[in-house]
Amino acid sequence: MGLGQDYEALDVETLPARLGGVGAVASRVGADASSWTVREVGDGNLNLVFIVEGPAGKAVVKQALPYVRLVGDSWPLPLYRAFYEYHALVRQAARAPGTVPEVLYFDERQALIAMEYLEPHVILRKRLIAGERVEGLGPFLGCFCARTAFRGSELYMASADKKADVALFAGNVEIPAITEALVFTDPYYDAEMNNHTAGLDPIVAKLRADVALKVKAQRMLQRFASNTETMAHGDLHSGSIMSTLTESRIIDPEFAQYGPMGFDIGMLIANYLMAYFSQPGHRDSDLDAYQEWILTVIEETAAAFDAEFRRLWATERTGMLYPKALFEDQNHDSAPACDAVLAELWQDAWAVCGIEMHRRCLSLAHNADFETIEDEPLRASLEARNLMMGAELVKAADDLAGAKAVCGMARGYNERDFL
Ligand code: SR1
Ligand code: MG
Repeated sequence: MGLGQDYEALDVETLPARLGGVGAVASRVGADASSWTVREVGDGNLNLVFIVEGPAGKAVVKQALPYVRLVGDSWPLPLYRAFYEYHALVRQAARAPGTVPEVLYFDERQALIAMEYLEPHVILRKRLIAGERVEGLGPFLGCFCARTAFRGSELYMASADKKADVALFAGNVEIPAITEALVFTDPYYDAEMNNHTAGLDPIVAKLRADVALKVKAQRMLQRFASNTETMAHGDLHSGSIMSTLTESRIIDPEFAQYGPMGFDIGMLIANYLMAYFSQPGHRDSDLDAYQEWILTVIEETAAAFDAEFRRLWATERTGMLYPKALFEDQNHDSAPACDAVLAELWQDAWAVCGIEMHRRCLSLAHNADFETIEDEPLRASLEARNLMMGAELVKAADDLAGAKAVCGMARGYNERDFL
């Protein structure tokens, strides 16, 4: 990897001159770079993001910074994460065609990726906060998770290819380290960068005193760090999804790593649930119906995931795992094996789901679903429901009866007052 010795962060002034000579960008935006207009729109935690507009069209340019943008240069972060993001985008495009933006250009030394500008897509989290319904969201995201989980695993891939890919992504050390700390560990003790809403102290104390909860969260960290089943997106929250009212795409896979097949779907459902619990902070009218719509999306996502995973099991099981030679060729049904794989996958998913619900309220990097609720006592009471349900999900993950039951559980927590 070229490690960016001549790296220089772009800005709105320098970008046209620096990328004007790149054919793939110029042909998308316009040949005369002096006519380009550039806006920096990055509102995430890590990177620079520019929208570049010219006479021929628009493109997005994302560039890694050598530190965590959210915190500043006191927290250095390697530029090479752009290399993994690029490789993740290429794999996702192959494994789940049509789900990610087209890559126009990648410059490893400058840690930048130029890609398709998605229009009129908006970050899904913003739509959920605004109470907008996105058609087809559940089936789209369920299929994406199933296809990337299945086709990135040795259920599908040749072992040599899978192992080479695991080795490639194993070089991405610091990014998973963020998840290992911020997601799996920090919520459960008084870590330095943590913060939580005033008023939540009794709930936080209860969670941090719950040894069974901590044991299970650490067990999930162990699985996350050591179980390289498939290439996970690694950060599949509603800020990593862009949607129109009828169509969606997945962005931002810089946290990609080989990990458990249930990781992405679990994190995604956690973000739906946080959208669900936060709704009373965003609207009075349409509240019940909108919350029910979110629960429908959860059920549809899980159903689409299972259906697509089973379809791929039946039609694309070409890897070394559960080979047809052992099952179909012997007239033995492989469906019970698929049931067992899915059951274990969902156990991981529900536990990850609960942990993600905790980290977004307790550690660094909260989400706008709760953070934009200005009424602190209200925010605390909604976060308390989310935190308490998260604890039940983590501890009961092995015994849950599926998404319908989880949605029923959410309705119950949504009625309760914990403070
Ligand atoms: C310091 S990075 C904090 C969070 O931002 C990213 O989007 C990931 O979710 C990460 O956990
Ligand atoms: Mg991101």
